[in-house]
Amino acid sequence: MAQEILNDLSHYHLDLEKKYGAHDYHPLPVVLAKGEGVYLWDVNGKKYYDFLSSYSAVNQGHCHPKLVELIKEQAEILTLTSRAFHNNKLGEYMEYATKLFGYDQLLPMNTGAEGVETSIKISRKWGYLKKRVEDNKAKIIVCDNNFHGRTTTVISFSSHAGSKDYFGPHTPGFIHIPHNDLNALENILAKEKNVVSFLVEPIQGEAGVVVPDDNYIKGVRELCTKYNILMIADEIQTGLGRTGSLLACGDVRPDILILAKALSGGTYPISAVLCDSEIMEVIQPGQHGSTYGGNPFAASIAKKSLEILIEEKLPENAKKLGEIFRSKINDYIKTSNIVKLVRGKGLLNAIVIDDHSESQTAWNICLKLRDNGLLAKPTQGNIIRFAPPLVMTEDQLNECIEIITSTLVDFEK
Ligand code: IF1
Repeated sequence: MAQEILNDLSHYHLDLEKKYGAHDYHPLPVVLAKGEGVYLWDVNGKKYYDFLSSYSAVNQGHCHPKLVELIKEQAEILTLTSRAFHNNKLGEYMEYATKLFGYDQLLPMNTGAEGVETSIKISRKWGYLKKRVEDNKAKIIVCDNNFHGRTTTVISFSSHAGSKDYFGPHTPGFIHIPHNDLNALENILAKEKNVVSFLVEPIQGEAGVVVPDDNYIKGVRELCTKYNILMIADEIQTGLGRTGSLLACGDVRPDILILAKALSGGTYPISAVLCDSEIMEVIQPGQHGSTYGGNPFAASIAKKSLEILIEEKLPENAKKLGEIFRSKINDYIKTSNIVKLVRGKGLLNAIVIDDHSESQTAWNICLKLRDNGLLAKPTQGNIIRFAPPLVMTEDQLNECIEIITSTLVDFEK
């Protein structure tokens, strides 16, 4: 045992982070040093299956060879020009992405939260200019238990006390309704004249992978059209193949689409807001932007990341493997006392542990999964999210299911 601790290089890194870093996270104790496809290695050389995919940013798998090649190439040519000048990569990326998702125009940013902020600004301005909402009265409807990022405005409409408390004064202008509740949406729209948009996650990730009813997103679309407000879909986590289709909204077309995370295959912070020109035109020169947004490095990475999703049919693979995953975990649940249910879509799934949300069981299961060679993280205390890279093969998935179920057996009461 003593020898084991001496040989464990991770303590060195854990201690440095603890001493010199802000304590803004509570990571699972594992220090990673290398990744390839669906695998990660820690500093001691131990190999793991990645079952988080950096919160769905690494849909294309770690260090995808095509991205690595392109990054090396582009890093030697040109990385940042600022938007004070044009660059020779941005236009082709914008053309590719807008045609792929079926919108007129794209606005490039960096993080997901910035994408959300951008959509808030666009929809407010659209409300004032196109809907003639009285100045400073615009309202945006959001869902309870949403997760859209960490900026001051975005946490203003969080339901999570830890994300929000003591960070006020908060940005006004947001109305909460329950997710997956079309009546609640219509009730607000029928009585509130100043609503400009509805911001929604097609599946709520942080809330514990909460999948709404089949007709929900379609119903949202119809109500947004009926009351002339913009439907904003935050597909930062659900989009780009994760839930078994290119977008979790499927055939439903939001007015404003926000993408991030896997838009770079986990290599660089890249986000984008897409909409038609009659909406995007409310943003004129000098009214929005970012130093890094749309740089040639990011633009070439984003285009390649999208191409990989399509070429390698990753949405299709996620759909197929997701069905296998849920069906096998459901088989396990039949005889389990501790796993209540499995839910999700494509390769965005979660199991709910039959315990109260303050219990340590899910955390302890994740520690044991780590020991057994698979990395996952609890959310909301008693829920474990399972979201491997979409490049996983069926054989690899079966091996992972074996690791998960044999680990769970040890926790059965
Ligand atoms: C953290 C969760 C995932 C997102 C949606 C916007 C953003 C996110 C739907 C903001 C970011 C992350 C951030 C990460 C944890 C994580 C997360 F657990 F909180 F819910 F993915 F599941 N919209 N989600 O999921 O994007 O600004 O971070 O690029 O540690 O906060 P960002």
